Amino acid sequence: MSKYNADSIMVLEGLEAVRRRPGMYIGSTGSRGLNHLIYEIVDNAVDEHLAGHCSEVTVTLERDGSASVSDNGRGIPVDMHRKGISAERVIFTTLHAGGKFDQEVYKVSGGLHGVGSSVVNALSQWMKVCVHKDGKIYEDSYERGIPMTELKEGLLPVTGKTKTTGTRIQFLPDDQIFDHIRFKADAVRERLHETAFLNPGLTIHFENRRDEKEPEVFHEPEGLAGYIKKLNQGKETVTEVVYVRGREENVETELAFQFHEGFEELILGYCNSIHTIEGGTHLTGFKGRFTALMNAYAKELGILKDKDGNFTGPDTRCGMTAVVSVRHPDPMFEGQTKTKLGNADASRAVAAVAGEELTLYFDKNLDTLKAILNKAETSAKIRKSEMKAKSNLLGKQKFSFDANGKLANCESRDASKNEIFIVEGNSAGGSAKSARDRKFQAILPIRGKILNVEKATMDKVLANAEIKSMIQAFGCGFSEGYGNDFDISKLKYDKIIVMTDADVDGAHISTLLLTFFYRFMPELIMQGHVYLATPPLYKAIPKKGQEEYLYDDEALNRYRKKHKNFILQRYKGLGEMDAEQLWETTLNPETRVLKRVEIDDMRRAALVTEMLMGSEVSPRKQFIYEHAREAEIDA
Ligand code: TTJ
Repeated sequence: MSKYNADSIMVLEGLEAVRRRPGMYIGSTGSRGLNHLIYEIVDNAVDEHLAGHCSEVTVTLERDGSASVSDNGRGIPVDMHRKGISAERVIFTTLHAGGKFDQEVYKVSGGLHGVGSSVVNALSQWMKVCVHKDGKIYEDSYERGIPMTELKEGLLPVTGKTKTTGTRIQFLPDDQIFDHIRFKADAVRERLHETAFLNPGLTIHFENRRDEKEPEVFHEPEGLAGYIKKLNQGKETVTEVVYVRGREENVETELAFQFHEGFEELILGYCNSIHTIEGGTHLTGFKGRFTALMNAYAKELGILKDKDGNFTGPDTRCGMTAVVSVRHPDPMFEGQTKTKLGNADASRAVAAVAGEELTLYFDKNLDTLKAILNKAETSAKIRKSEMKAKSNLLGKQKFSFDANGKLANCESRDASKNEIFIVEGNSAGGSAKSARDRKFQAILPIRGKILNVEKATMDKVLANAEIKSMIQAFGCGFSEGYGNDFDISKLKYDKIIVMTDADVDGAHISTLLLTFFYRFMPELIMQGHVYLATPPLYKAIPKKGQEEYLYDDEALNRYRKKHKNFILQRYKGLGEMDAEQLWETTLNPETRVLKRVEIDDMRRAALVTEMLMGSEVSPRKQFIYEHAREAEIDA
C-alpha cells in the first residue's frame, strides 16, 4: 500500500484480528475450515443467482493448489465507494462489508457465519480478483489480505475489453494459518452438489485439475425432490417423493420426503442454504405437525383405536428420508457448532405449511398415506418388543467392566483425562494392554467384524456382544428412536480412540464402528470425543542416524529424497509391533498422531454406507481403498 492513513490502518487491524484468531471466523484451521474458504466465495455467487442475475458458477481446484470460483453475474461493483477507494477493495479488505452494498435484500445463501470474502482474503497467501463489467476487464490482487495492485485515482486498473459480465476469484490458502492447505475434493464436490439441489435454477461446474479429473456438472432442476431421490438411491422405496412449499410469516418453506422399506430416519434441515447439522425449530415444527397429522388420519381410518394410544413421532417417521429447507430474513444459529436454527417463527411457519399442504396432498393420495401408516404400525409393534430387550439389557448394566471381562480399564477415575482404545483383534489387544500407560489408558479389544448397525434392527444391535461391551464401557448410555438414555456427563473417557490395522479390513471395521457411534451416540462425535489412531506404515532404519517412523506414503517419498541408504520395514498390522514400538508410535500422547473424527466426515459416511455395505464387491473394495486412511484430519 502506498499511503498509511486512518482507513488503511483500520484495514490492517481487521486483517490482523482474523489472522490472529482464524477459528473465530471460519470455525477451524483443519480441513473443514479450509474447505469453507471455497464455500464462502461460492455463496457470494449463489447470492447473485438468488438475486436473479447469475445462472452459472464454476469451481476449479487448480494445479498449483489454489482454488478459483467464477460466475456470470453482474460483476462485483468496482466504482468509487468512498474516499478514493474502489468498492471491490472495500469488499475484500473490510470485515462484514457484504451488507452495505445490498441493504434491502437480505443475504439468502448464508455462508459460514456470514463473514464474507474479506476473511478468505485475509487467510490466503494470495488472491486475484477479475471482474468483467461495463465492457471492461478489471483486475486486483492481494497478499495475506494486503492490496498489491496500485489503484489509479482510487479505481482498479483496466486490463482489457469484454462483452460478458462476471466475477472470477482465485486464491491460495495460507500455510501459516492452516494445518495443511490441500482442499478435500470429495467434500467440495458433495457440497457443490448439495448447493445445486438447493438452487434448482443454477448450474455448477466443478473441475479438479489438481488430480487431473474430468470436469463435472451439477444441475438439478428437480431441486429437493431430486435430492431425496439421490439420498434414497439403492433403497427399496414404498412411496413416491412428496414435495410441498409455502410462505408464512415471511418465512419460505420447502419440504420433500419419501419412505423406504428400512427403519432409519434421515431428516436434513437447511436454513438459507446452510445445513443445520444440529437441527432446530424448522425440524421440530415439521416433526410435530407430521406426527399429529398421521395420528389424526390413523384414527379417522380406524387404524388406531382409542385403546391403542398414539403413534410416537419416530413411529410416523420410520423409514422416512426428508429435507426441510427454509429461507428466513433473520436466522439465529445456536448450539455447539452454531448449526441449530433457533427462530420460533420458523417452527410455526413450517408446521403451518406442512399442516395445510400435506392435508391437501394426503386427501388426494391415499396410497401414500396408507403406506406410511403401515410402516408406523410395524414400528409401534417393534417398539414394544424392543422396549423389553432394552430394559433387560439396562437391568444388568451396573458395572463398568463387561460381561466377558475383556476391558482392561485404567486406574484413574478422572474422566476428563482418561482414554479408551477400541482395538481390533485379540493379539493387537494383548500388546496394547502391555504397551499402554495403565494410569489413564483403557483397552477394549474387539473381535472380528462388528455388526452393521445401518442394517440391523434395534434388538439385534443390543444383542451384539461387541456393541454391548462398548455401551457398558463408555457408561453414558445411548439414544435412538424410542426414548433417549444418552447422558454425555456420564462418559468415562475424554477420548475414544479407534485403533485398527492400516488395511482394507481395518478401514471396514473403523467405518462400522463410526457408523455405530454416529447412530447411537452422535454427541460423542459432535463434541469431538472420537478419534482414529494412526499407526505408522513403515519404519526406516538408516545406516547412520536415528530410525524414523513413517505414517504414510507421502512421508516415505519425502524420506527417500533425503536419505539414500536405509532399510525399510513395513508394518502390516498392529500385531507386528512390540509393546515398546506400539507405545512410541500409537499410544504415547507426546509422539502419536491422532485424527479427530468430524461430523462432516460422518455425514459423508452416512451417504456412502449404502454403497459400502451393498452386495457388489468391486466398487465397494475400490471405495475402501481410496478412502481407507483419508478421514479428515484435525488432530
Ligand atoms: C452487487 O450489486 C451490484 C451488482 O453486483 C452485485 C454483486 O456483488 N454481484 C456479484 C458478486 N456477483 N458475483 C459476485 C461474487 C462472485 C464471486 C465468485 C465471488 C465474490 C466474492 C462475489
